[in-house]
Amino acid sequence: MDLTLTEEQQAFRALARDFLEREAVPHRMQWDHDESVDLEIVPKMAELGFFGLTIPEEYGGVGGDYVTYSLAMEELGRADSALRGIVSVSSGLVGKSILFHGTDAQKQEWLPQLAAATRLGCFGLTEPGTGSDAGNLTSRAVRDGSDWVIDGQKLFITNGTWADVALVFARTSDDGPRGVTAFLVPTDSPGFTARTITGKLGLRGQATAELFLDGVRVPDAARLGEVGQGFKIAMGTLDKGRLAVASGCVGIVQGCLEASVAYATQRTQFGRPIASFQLVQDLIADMSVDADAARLLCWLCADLVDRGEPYGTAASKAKLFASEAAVRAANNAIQVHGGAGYVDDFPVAKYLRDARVMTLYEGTSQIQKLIVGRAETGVSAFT
Ligand code: COS
Repeated sequence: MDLTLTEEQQAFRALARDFLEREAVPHRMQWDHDESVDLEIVPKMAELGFFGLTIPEEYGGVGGDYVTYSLAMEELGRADSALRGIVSVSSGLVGKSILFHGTDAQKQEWLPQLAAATRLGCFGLTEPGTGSDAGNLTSRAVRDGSDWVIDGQKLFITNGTWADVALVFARTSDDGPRGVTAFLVPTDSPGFTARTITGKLGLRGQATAELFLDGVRVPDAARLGEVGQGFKIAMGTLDKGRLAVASGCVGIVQGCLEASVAYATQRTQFGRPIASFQLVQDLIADMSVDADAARLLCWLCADLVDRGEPYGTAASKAKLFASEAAVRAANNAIQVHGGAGYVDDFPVAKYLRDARVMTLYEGTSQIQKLIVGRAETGVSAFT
């Protein structure tokens, strides 16, 4: 076993770190305060290849392996999780759904634009009444000649007000998860509206929205995959999405560690740097172990994807551990900073606010445990 990164992987990580230190870190608090990142950063990120990672070159992407993707998500999470979400939803959840389930025409139409970020995508699965029990969603698509007419509501949708295309999961029959179909809905379709959700605890720079579909008409050519395959498309895509969230959480843990070491080595109390106190080192050591452990779970999962092995359970384990570690690390980082960590002069309060949603979205920690438990025992807690 060799955990050495290739020269290309190391080069991309260095490039990403350098770019984000210049273009994101100085602005992240302002974006957080404004409840919107400056979208001018999006094309710059695309130019660097963030949006094209894992999208093949023939569709305008830069190709690349999932270990590199994990490294990119880690750097984005370290800099600003709001940016990580924009990338991992648009080119991750939406782009990969199209890549693996789209027709050639759908791939040609959307992938080059998602890879270049000239168009953004959002992933419309969650509804007011269905979060963990995604297979019970109630948005409905009814066949009308060669079209489909979609009615429903989606909630907590990342990129919702910025997206040009929404991947919408809607019910086409009353057969639970097997009655769900996926559609690529242009967001300028008549009957489609998006409303920003403000006042979030964290990820404030990211557009999170409620979507309303009121008789939205799309041609059958907008259907992604077969009728009734939507839930499987969503679950398969979320497996990779969970790797992206987990990798972003590694970045949060790493950022907390670096901020805490920097603070603890310059802050003096009782006549010496607080880094010399064993109880402060205890907090820092926990962050360091969490960073390594979470990163290794992500690399393990990414390596399984790259080798074409099953990775769903590994993604759930990585997401479970890394998201809980991010909350733990951010909380400990505030403890190291004392009162200084409770205000926005240091990044750790934002890390905690951003980290808190990571144990909730793309499957709560409880759902990840039940997925891992099902894989270990062969018994489902859901049926
Ligand atoms: N990849 C591909 N297919 C999958 C899959 C996966 N990871 N997980 C389940 N499926 C398939 C199953 O194989 C089954 O197929 P068949 O109809 O051929 O038997 C079908 O999907 C239904 O699966 P299952 O019976 O497991 O569905 P459940 O309703 O029991 O749901 C959980 C399972 C709870 C695991 C699922 O609903 C889940 O992950 N919920 C969390 C949703 C989530 O992450 N929401 C956040 C949205 S984005 S912020």
